[in-house]
Amino acid sequence: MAHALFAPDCLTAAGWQRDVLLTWDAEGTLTAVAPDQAPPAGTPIAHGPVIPGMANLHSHAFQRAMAGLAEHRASSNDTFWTWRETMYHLVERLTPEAIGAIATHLYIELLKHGYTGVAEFHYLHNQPDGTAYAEDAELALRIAHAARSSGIACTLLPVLYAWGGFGARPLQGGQRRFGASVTRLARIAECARGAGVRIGLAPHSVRAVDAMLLQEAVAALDELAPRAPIHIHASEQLKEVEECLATHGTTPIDWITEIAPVDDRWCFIHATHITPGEAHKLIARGALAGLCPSTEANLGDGIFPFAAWWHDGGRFGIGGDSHVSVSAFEELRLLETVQRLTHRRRNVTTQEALPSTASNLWTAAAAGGGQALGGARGAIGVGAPADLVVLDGQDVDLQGLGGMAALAVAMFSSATNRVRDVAVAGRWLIEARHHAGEADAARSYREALAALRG
Ligand code: NGQ
Ligand code: ZN
Repeated sequence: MAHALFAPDCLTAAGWQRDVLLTWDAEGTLTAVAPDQAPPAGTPIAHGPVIPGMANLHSHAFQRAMAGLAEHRASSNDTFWTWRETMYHLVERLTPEAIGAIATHLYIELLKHGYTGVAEFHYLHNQPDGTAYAEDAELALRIAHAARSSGIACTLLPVLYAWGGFGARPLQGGQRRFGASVTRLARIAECARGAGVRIGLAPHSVRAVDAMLLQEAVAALDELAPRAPIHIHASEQLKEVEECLATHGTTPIDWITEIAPVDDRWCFIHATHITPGEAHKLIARGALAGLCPSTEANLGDGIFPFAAWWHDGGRFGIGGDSHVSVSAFEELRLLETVQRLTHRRRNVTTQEALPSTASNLWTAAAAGGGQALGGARGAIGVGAPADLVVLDGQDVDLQGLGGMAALAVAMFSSATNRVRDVAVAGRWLIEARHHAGEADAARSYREALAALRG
């Protein structure tokens, strides 16, 4: 029986349920999620608790090649902006082959660590000198192919990056690879869609676009894919907030909501320095906060006011961003523990009726991630793709635990990966911790790194 799984412990759209029979159709869409069943003969039985696949809603895949390599004093005041120089240095040396190899290896790693989807915030469009490739969508297609060969569900967000900073500063150095007209971005999006990924749009940040271009790009997306997701970096660094105030007389998220019809297709990446008024607006409109805890910590961004956001019913998901972490469990642990350090209390992501921190974090981030990727993903329920993560019931730390406690151990007792099997739309891509393409992917990634680091 290829299209079914019996899950003794399953985190469904209705919460934790026992003895759940999951069935899906040939497209991988769940057709039944039935609790309290007897295991039918011949149906495979899950090797541990089953939880919904997580979306990694913010990825710059190429940055995986420098994860851990900017931890070296570069100036008397190392900041986000000095890290960005190191990142641009990598940007200037990446070949199309390297971009594909890094992404393929990364996506397999993500699958192994509980992610079943990824939104690739893709801003490498040009050759290092700023001229286009013969194939307009050369680099976007490398990403699409990486997604296809790993099997991860990918939403490609071609990035609009028009200016090098506030006040229409020209693109400089590494940034020359980022520039593309709205018409070309539409062509890139169409090409990527033809190669089998979903599409959306990503105006890079309030630093890199102006009001007219932003509106033009949203209109172009609407022609191509109505209601497709729109992601934008906003308010990650105080310098950006200050420059936005100086240029536009308002803070970044307020500026965006003034010029664009922000609703639940919008995802605000980081939103670290969001004001209470901005938060109120985004929550009312159903927009997402795209939080990237490990990268935000690594870059010294600041702390997103997550306790208040959660309390007020704000929607959110998680992203690996620069991929200093590839684990969904680690991102969520960091999200919660930073709030504990800030507020000096425990179990922040709970309510009286929802006492399990880990289950709340996983459920909400999976749902938000599904919204961010623009499909009906993010929960185990009829009509959703069978994106399934099976924890390793044989892991010694999970001995004797039910699903809820097992998920908490997987999330809060760090370091080891507790994911055993992973399916995307009903296709088992990770089985007993392995992916069929992992050896080839590692070989190509090693070659790419050897060339980059040689
Ligand atoms: C990015 N990353 O686009 O990769 C950015 C750095 C920028 C983060 N913001 C570049 N974490 O924002 O200008
Ligand atoms: Zn980013």
